[in-house]
Amino acid sequence: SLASPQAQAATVWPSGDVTERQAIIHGLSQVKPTISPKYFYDERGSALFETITRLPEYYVTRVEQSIFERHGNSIAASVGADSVVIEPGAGNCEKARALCDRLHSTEFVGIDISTEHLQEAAKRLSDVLPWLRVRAIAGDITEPIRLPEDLPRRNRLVFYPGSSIGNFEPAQAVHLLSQMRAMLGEASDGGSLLIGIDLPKPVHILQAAYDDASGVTAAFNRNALDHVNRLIGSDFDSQHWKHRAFFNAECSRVEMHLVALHDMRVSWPGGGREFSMGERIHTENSYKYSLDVFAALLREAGFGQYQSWTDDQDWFAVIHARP
Ligand code: AVJ
Repeated sequence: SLASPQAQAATVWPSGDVTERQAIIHGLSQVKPTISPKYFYDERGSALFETITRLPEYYVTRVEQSIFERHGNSIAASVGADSVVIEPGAGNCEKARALCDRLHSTEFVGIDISTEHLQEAAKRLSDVLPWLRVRAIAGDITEPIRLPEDLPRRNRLVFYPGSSIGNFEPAQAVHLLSQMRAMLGEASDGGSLLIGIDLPKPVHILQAAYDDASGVTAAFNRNALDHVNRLIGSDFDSQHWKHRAFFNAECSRVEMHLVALHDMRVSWPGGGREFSMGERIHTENSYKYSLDVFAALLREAGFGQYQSWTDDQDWFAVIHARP
């Protein structure tokens, strides 16, 4: 099917190039091997993530949604009308749809690493909100993002919901927030940030959310290996790895790992490594920030004022921050 003219204009950045392969192999070759959580999101992984957001145990999406519903007027009043919404990691654009509708936004720029997924979503978005100018950009938020040249400078709103910021170490989070701050131009341009953060909560709730009974999160975690196989030509057998998730209280983060079920060798063109039984690959951190701690990161990144909204149980916060 043909995308709308706007969605068609998307720039597709190459994936699986030399630099990316080197970075993945570098992570795998460490004493404590890692795979970046961005490799969860190929086509299958993006679909699995959508399934996760509907799981009974995965409170994140539902609770954030309830905050937007319950405090929608107050949030809209804080943000103001006619904003140009920029969403890194836009995914299925469903949150953007509700937001742009409610705020009467004029333009939307969705950015995502899973491009096909994003382009279809952008097309659907411009179908349901015909007054909205929609653009889809392929991009990785951890790399500098070039916004369209003709994007208006006034009233930009960077929208980063879902606690995606929780995937980054605090120092890297400050760096990303600074980049978002830079996208907003001068303070006098009226730009702002609307961000969702997952708050600390009882460990059994976190445990269930990241290790659901139906095994969708386990499949999502293992899928990173299948994705990596395609990107670097490795021969991981994802069925030989066990999903593990736990709360690391010292760092206030949920960690996800893949645990080798037996000794094995994994090869890729030009190299490979041995894994012994029980050895793990660290695939994700999901930080749970208290409002105070996160406010300090915002300040460091150049956001001087903010307003926040939470749910009844204080499980999640939506923050609107201005330079
Ligand atoms: C998309 C990063 C917000 O950390 O909760 C869901 C990803 N990982 N289940 C999260 C995820 C396992 C999710 N974020």
